[in-house]
Amino acid sequence: MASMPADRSPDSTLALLRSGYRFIGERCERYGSDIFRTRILLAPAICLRGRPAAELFYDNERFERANAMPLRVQRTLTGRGGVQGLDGPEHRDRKAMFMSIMTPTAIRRLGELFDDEWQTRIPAWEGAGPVLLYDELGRLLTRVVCAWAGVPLPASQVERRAVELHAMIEAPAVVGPRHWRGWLARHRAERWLAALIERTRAGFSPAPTGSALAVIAEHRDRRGKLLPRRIAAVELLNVLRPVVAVDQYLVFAALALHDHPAWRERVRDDDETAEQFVQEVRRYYPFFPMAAARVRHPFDWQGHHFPRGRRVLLDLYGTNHHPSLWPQPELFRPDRFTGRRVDPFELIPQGGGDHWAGHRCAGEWITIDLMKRAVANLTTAMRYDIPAQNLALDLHRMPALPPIGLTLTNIRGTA
Ligand code: HEM
Ligand code: MYR
Repeated sequence: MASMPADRSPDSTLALLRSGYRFIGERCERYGSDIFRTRILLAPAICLRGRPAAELFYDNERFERANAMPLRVQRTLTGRGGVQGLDGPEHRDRKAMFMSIMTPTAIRRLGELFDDEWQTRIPAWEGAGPVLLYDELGRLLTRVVCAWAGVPLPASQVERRAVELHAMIEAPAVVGPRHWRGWLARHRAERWLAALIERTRAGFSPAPTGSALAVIAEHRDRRGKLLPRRIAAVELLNVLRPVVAVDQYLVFAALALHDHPAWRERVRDDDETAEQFVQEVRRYYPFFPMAAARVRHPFDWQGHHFPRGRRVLLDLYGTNHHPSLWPQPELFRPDRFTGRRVDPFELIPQGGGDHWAGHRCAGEWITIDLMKRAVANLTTAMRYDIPAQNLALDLHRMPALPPIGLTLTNIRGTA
């Protein structure tokens, strides 16, 4: 058996929170190995990065998700009892429910709602002072995703729900008030949506056919049972929250256009180029740092032993920056995708493998579509200035956004 390089510290949880996106990558480079062992949350864990590691990690025979996510992530970001922690036939069934919402027609409808909202907002931005893009898009996406999902949202509640959804996304990897705000936000949002599920089932709040609300409220599991209303609320939040989280990628796309202005023209001219630009934004910028699983049956891989129950962390960010997959990974170069097949285990900002069989993100197509539409809106529907401001990304923070998330000034519509 080969000996697995070991992180010597008695516990690396704080180091992980402090090093952020580079935690696994830095150690892999130090040990000259894409696999090492460490201790996280006082228990042994194995960290991995790279394509072979991603292929291994998404093998359902070898790994499971029950009890894999740290409690602090469940308490804030994902909730408990949702699809992320399921395995086997139960996971397949629940995942099929999500995938049934993601039809091409539904994705287009979400995109059209998004474009309409964006274009309707331009006159208001024209008259306004500086526009904080992250906050603005957070509200815009909250309105859009609720309308799309069939979730009633009076105008007076938009701000509050947008703040709650952001709080959940910002909380999992911090200690202190920001963490507890995310926990409280989840508690409130679950209560709101559980009540809505109940009203929908009772026929008091009709949900449009095929909408996320209708699909989740009416879903029956393999035994023919409706989801408990609290779980249905967690799953509805698993649609609302991540669509709002796309705002971070939209801020990154705006940053990339700012840092690489030559691409403004190119993305405007050609859909394929716009797609490559968006893929490079997803590869390059830090978002979801790592995925977590546990060993289901003991096995050996590349001469290393994986004992039953061991927690394993796959470095998503580090795989997207692996030098053997991406020459000069620290350069932003959309043309690296020219003529390149996008392999399911190489570009994994939203997980790898198969969407139905595994835990790969259910919203990946939505994300790509919204990003392309945002890039089109930023390059054709309006002009704007980006005044001097601190745009540095802090890779020690998860998620990593510029300090106030990008300010635009002097917005003018082109219509
Ligand atoms: C799972 C990232 C947007 C719904 C995941 C996973 C990642 C991820 C890393 C977990 C992969 C794993 O555990 O192996 C992202 C990022 C997004 C995004 C960076 C950009 C904002 C979305 C959107 C939706 C969505 C727009 C839905 C509309 C889900 C669901 C799962 C998931 C339901 C759980 C899948 C499962 O456990 O089988 N996402 N996601 N995500 N995502 Fe996303
Ligand atoms: C979603 O809402 O599901 C998608 C986007 C959330 C991004 C959150 C980024 C920080 C997460 C740190 C979690 C560590 C997982 C082991």
